Amino acid sequence: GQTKRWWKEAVAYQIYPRSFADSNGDGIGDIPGIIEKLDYIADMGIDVIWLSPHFDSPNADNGYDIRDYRKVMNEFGTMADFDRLLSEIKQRNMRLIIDLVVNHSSDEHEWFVESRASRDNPKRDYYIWRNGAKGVPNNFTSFFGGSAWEKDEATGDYYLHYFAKKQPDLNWDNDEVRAEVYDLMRFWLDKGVSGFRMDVIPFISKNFDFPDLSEDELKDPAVVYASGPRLHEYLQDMNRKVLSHYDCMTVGEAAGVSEAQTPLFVDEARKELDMIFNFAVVMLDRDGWRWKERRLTDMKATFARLDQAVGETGWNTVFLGNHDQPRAVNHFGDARLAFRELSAKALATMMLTMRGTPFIYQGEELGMTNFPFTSLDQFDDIEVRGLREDFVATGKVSEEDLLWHLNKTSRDHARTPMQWDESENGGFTTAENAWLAVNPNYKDINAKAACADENSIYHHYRKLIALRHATPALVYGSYRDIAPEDEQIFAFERVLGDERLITIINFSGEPVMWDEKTVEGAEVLISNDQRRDKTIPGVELTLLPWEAVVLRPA
Ligand code: ISL
Ligand code: CA
Repeated sequence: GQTKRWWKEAVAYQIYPRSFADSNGDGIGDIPGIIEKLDYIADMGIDVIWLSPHFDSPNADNGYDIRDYRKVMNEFGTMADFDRLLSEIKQRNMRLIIDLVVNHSSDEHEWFVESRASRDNPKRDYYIWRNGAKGVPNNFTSFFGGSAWEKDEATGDYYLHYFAKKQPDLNWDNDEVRAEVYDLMRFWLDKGVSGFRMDVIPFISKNFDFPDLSEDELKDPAVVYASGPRLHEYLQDMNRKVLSHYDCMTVGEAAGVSEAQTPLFVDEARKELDMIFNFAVVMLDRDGWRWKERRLTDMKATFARLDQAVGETGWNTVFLGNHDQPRAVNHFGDARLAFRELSAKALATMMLTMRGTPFIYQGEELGMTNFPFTSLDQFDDIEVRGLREDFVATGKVSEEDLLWHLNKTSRDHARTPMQWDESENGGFTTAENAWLAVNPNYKDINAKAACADENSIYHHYRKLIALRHATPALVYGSYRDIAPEDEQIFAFERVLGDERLITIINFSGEPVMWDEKTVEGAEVLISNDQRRDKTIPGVELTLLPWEAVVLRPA
């Protein structure tokens, strides 16, 4: 059976600091703002907070471009603020994990400033350079548009950047680079953080032959970028030299990694990472930046494959959103007025009764929704800038077409400020303008209203988290989809010893009948419909639109 670990029993909450809470009225969220809201997070029952990058950065990609790994971003506060955040989190019996962004740094990091200065600079080999005489080294593309190679003026050579030009890729084949990374990890672990979310960690090893991507590979370069020859050697080295010396948890962001490859990262015996974020589920309705239809049966099959892949010796995460995804209620539920609350609660029920550590993204607990973008100029995201250059400026795609897809897929949906109350700018800031516009629905959707209403989405999360914490079967129990072919219902069981629980969710806006005999006399542990009785009287259960129940069979 599964070995017991605190991070398997934990429920995690992601904070995107720029958009969480602004304490000093400059329109940008900050660390003192987070500290003010810690009771809100703790009261929900959260165990672990994942903080998106809080380091010194010129913000080409909102902090995912780090200039100094040992300094706090000015806009967010000081190191003293960070230390206070950490101790306030611990006082509330929670832990903090931080973002480790070491596939690349900022081009303003002193390592790169030196590296680019000359071919014989001692730090030249910290990054990946190719002779400029023969033109662009290969056809690798950047996630933020154009080529992944940039010609640098000082020497005329090209450097590699999988993301923006201002995010040059570090050269992990250089022993000194790995030692530098391990040092900065120890710096934060010694301060008392409990681990890391590791940004695009599968990309750290490069195939230095740099073969061109094929036509097919060009559609999803992440698959190639995630398959460098020394990746697992590096993760094992990092584990041995750093992670194994601390009581910490790790979760690798794993774009480009299939369900079947997941155990290579998380199988206990391999001593690499504890968990990864596998993107198979959130990408089901994506074709690059384009949106496409997703079937419930495909989503369920993906969850089942992920679960089977990790088996008894590995561990998954369960997440429906993050700062790179549209809002979960739009993405997987139904954000229209009639169904928003019900479907947000249904998704919560799914996440918190699945096998794997749940990660809730800020605002998900309020059922926050996508932003109604009406023009490409309203986006802030560097990814959108790249898409405009690659597709709109070249005439390949119309503005309307791109806008239509971005209204479903853009990363900026998740980055609009938290909605705290019904006051101006949702109480996020006292500035006239937040750094990114607040969703106009803040008067109806905000934390103050949610906390005051026992039946809110927030309180549904709180109840589900309490149920999970009190029920070992919901953490360590086996997982089985009991109706994999059903296009409306997601029903699964969790079994541990004698304990058996069943989650049944109606993923549609129509009532559906579930007539498996298993439910007769079952106890209803939780439902998102207030009218639901404490037991299921007969062999039939008619689920109301988006109803979600957790049952203990008689
Ligand atoms: O967000 C994506 C698609 O919309 C992904 O391609 C994303 O860029 C990829 O998952 C990597 O994400 C991480 O690294 C990026 C950063 O921009 C993201 O915010 C971060 O989560 C570069 O550091
Ligand atoms: Ca601020």
